[in-house]
Amino acid sequence: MSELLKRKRILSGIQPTGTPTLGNYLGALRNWALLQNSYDCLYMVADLHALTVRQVPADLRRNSRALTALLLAVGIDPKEHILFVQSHVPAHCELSWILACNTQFGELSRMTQFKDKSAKHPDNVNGGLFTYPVLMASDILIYNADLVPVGQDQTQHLELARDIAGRFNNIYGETFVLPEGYVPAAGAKVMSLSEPTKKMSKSDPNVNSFILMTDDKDTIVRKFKRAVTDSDGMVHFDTANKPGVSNLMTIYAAFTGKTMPEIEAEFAGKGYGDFKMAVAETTVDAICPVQEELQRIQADKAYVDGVLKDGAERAARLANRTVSKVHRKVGLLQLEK
Ligand code: AQP
Repeated sequence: MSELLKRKRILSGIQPTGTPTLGNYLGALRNWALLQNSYDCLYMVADLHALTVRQVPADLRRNSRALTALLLAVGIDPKEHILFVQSHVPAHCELSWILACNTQFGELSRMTQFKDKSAKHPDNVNGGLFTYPVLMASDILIYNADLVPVGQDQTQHLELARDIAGRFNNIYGETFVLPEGYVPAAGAKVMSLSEPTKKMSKSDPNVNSFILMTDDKDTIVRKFKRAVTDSDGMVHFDTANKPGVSNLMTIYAAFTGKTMPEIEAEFAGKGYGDFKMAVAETTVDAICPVQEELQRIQADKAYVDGVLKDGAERAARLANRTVSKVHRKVGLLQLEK
């Protein structure tokens, strides 16, 4: 058995709902690349999840390929690990149905993200939004993932996945691994530049609220210059009273590895102008190499599609094995091959 197979398995996904932001990068993608050294990783472009909110079809298609290219540009290794698009592995939906039949209406009704997203999109409170946590459980359980990197907003969904897995195992016998949440040591939650009490989101209608991974230098500098701060002029970390400045410090710390007291000392007596410029320059220096790599990869569409084809085949092999086992356990008739 190779070393890789003995490692714990991690599954994580990102929705192709737009161009990823600095938040996606510092909170997820940068860590995904690091996790490859210690885990057996499956990384998924979660296009089915994206459909819970109305998408422009052409954009969704383009974003799925562009996001794959970005994942390759940040260093995801598609040979050692598995990179795939969720809809390319139909077994996820198949398992999702069976899991839905083992999930209670009351459990889904308690999901806070459903309540939040329904409030945000009152014109489109669809069934997919309601059953989304079951599909997420399926994404995880189908690969028997040991660990799932989750932000705070996803802990309730992971808990539900564990409940569903535990219930299934109790009724039908040991089938699924109960996944654990994984909080990466170097993760950072990045807040909106215009409303720093809200997280930075790629689908925010205000383009000044986020830095996109594809923004050029001038745009990055301009957006940081416009970032909301406060009027006391001190670079000091205090998320409750100085959310804007604290957010910029979080970004600076994530790129430089400096501690908050070190950053406070560095900018003591200097105005926000100098501080914002330093944050912008550090960001540009860090993401420029990713952008160059992205351009190189995006020029080779056949390579990107080849990666996805291979990823889908390898993911489907693992997923189909689980689905076949589940069919047997729940009593679906299987014919001899
Ligand atoms: N602001 C953030 N700070 C840290 N991490 C973040 N993530 C997202 N925003 C931040 C992490 O990125 C991963 C992929 O997220 P996603 O695209 O699947 O969905 P999301 O969390 O809903 O991200 P967005 O950018 O806010 O997308 P939209 O606008 O479409 O809803 C996840 O690991 C997430 O924690």
